[in-house]
Amino acid sequence: MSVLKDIETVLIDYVKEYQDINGTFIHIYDNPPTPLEFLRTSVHPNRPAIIKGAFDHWPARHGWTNEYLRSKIGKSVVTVAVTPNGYADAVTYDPLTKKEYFVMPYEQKMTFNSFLDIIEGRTPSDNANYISLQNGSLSLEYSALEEDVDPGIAWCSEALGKQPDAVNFWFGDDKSITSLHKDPYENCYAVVRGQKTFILFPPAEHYCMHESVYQNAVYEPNENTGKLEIKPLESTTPWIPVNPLCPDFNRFPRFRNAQPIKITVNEGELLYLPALWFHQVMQSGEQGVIAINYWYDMDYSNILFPTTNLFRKLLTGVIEGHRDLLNQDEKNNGELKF
Ligand SMILES: O=C(O)CCC(=O)C(=O)O
Repeated sequence: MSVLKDIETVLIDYVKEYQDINGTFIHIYDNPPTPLEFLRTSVHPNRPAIIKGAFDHWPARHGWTNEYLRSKIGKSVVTVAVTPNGYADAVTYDPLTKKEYFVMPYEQKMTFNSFLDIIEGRTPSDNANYISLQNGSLSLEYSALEEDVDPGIAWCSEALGKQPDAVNFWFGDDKSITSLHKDPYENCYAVVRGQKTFILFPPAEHYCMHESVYQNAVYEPNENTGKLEIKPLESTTPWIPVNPLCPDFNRFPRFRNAQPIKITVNEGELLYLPALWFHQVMQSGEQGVIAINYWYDMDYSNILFPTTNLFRKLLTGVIEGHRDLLNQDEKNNGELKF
């Protein structure tokens, strides 16, 4: 017991040391950086940055009005993440089974025109509707729009020595919130329309996140009422249960040690979100918020990835008692869920 206490004290010291050195500083580039400047200032220290003027040359920057999008892809069938509370892929309490699950959204196929009708308020909906498919959604479902953006962020591709693994198209409104999580990607996130607010925490604050393992579930419409209900599945996912918008410090006392960095990314700005940073994302904007993001595979050869797995095994595996995590090899798991 006292060894565990000692380990917790040492982990808090580690968090504080990182915070003392780095604070909540975010670099702002007034113009796109050179690859070398970007590597030195942002990638190497693994610190977020805002880059202005990074995609002023894209036709999408001013051209993606709802009218234009209707004319280009209005009749295409797209995948929309539908949830009753705006939180897709989030730890959610189910009053029916009195249990918390990692709940994934109901993935509804509809025409892009039908989606826009909901976002514009022409079709009423009790639910939050979010185009957030990921894993290369731009080429998968929006290929007609690819010519309006660049295939990569040139100075980032040059700095990292690779092309993006996936380019994703995001379209939602202020009802939809992406819950706190991390990804094994260097992320260039371009806000094309509206505003996105990111609440960020560095990988060094893993201790504060109270990550645990949850049974998976998915929202499904009830056959009679059409209302979305939680349907439990067999599998499990490690996830973060804390909502930084209203943290429950009684349940999650370690979160008191976290130092949130809140950044609003305005229309026309690009956020560099370094690999393995925890992030929760909110959005606001008239007639919907649109973003394109570029996921570049992270560098697995430096200390960051194994360190994150050490934290997961130590905190979630040993301290939280999910000992099955101790035998997992994250990199070779095939389906990585962070
Ligand atoms: O925009 C969002 O809602 C989420 C973005 C995100 O999680 C990501 O780019 O990794």
